[in-house]
Amino acid sequence: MDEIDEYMPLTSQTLAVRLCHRPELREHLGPDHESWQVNEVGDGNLNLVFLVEGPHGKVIVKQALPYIRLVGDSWPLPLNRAFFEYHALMRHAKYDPGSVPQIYHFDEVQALIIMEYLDEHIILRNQLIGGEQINDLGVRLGQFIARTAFRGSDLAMPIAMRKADNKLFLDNYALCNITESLVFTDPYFEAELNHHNPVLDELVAELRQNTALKAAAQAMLVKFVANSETLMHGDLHTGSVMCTKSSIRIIDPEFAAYGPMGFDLGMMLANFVMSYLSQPAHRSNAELAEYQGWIDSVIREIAAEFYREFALLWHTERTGILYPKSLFEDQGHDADVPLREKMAEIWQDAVAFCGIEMHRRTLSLAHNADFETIEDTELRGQIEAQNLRAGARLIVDRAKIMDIDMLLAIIQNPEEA
Ligand code: ADP
Ligand code: SR1
Ligand code: MG
Repeated sequence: MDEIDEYMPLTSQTLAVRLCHRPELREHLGPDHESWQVNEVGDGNLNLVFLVEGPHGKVIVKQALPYIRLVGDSWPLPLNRAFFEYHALMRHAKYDPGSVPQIYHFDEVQALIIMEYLDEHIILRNQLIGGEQINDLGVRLGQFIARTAFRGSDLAMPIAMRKADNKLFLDNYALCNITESLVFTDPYFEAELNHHNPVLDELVAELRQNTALKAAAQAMLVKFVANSETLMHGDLHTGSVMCTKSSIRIIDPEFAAYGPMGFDLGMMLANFVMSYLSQPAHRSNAELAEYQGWIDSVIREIAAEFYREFALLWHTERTGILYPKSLFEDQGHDADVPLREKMAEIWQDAVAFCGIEMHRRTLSLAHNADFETIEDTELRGQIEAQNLRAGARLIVDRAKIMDIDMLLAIIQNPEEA
């Protein structure tokens, strides 16, 4: 057990001594802590992540800092984000077994989680930049998004459990507030921490003059803050997925909160769209068409599998207070009618959230490596401009974009489709 009863950040030098009594570490690494090797491997924006290796195996120790790692101690952030990450991981393990790393221990005072080291798994964003293909990727991500959206909502949960959970996650407001500002609002004015490729200056000024666009983005923020229908992952991008060729795990749900069902779907689609758009800078001409074709097929699979899995759960697990069987099946009435309506609403929201995520990754504080690793600023600017134009169409025209074909047509040709 950690002997220090006040929070103190770990370092590679102190971790083994401070955590040497933890039975989970001794079991997975071996009892002799002097033989443990500790390396800080965090590449995320917020936390410390240590890889600890011993003679018997490896584990990950993730610890929250009292500030945002990317910015430093000028931007404090509560340690309790580790609590919400832990609770979200436990729920994801229940809603979609096998989707997350195994959790070995949570220490609330030290804001740390000890979890399974995902051996040989690599961050999906890096795999997409590197041109790797992963089996069943779209199907598995579509299932995860549908299962967590459905099983974390009043469609499935007992009412007392759902209300208690809603109450619990309301306290994660500091992380929600990052999303409220950085994702929904900052892209649309000259916020202090924003930055963008200077090649885009004219287009960015035009977007920031577009009142209809700003109003639509704020209308989506209203949904984000006011529609608490399910437990969202809250930060579901390709940096929150780790894969081998045939195994997929979802990590890092510290932004978890109750919110609209279309949010995770829209975020995930946006990150694949940005990967797709970035490919001309990462692939040779000989490889480009095939690899973009594969990403296109993954995007379609995510959308299709989300629909398929959500519909399956609708027909087999609708045990909550919403759309009860007593109102539909038991009356001989078709439950597909409200299902189609619900799907249409989720889809429209997801389209707009997708556009907003595409904007914030180009204009706000936290950009994505798919674009940032493109050294040629002119080429990057062309890709980012297409991304911004397509994002604006998705946000403003969300009600007209009925399916994934229409969404992908806009990505290809934002001015005309
Ligand atoms: P942050 O909250 O700071 O974004 P992440 O949870 O995204 O941190 O983790 C940062 C990095 O640590 C990941 O990109 C990944 O490389 C590594 N990592 C995190 N969890 C695991 C794990 N369970 N197994 C292996 N590597 C991990
Ligand atoms: C200051 S935090 C920036 C971003 O990193 C996280 O992963 C979230 O995406 C957040 O918006
Ligand atoms: Mg992360």
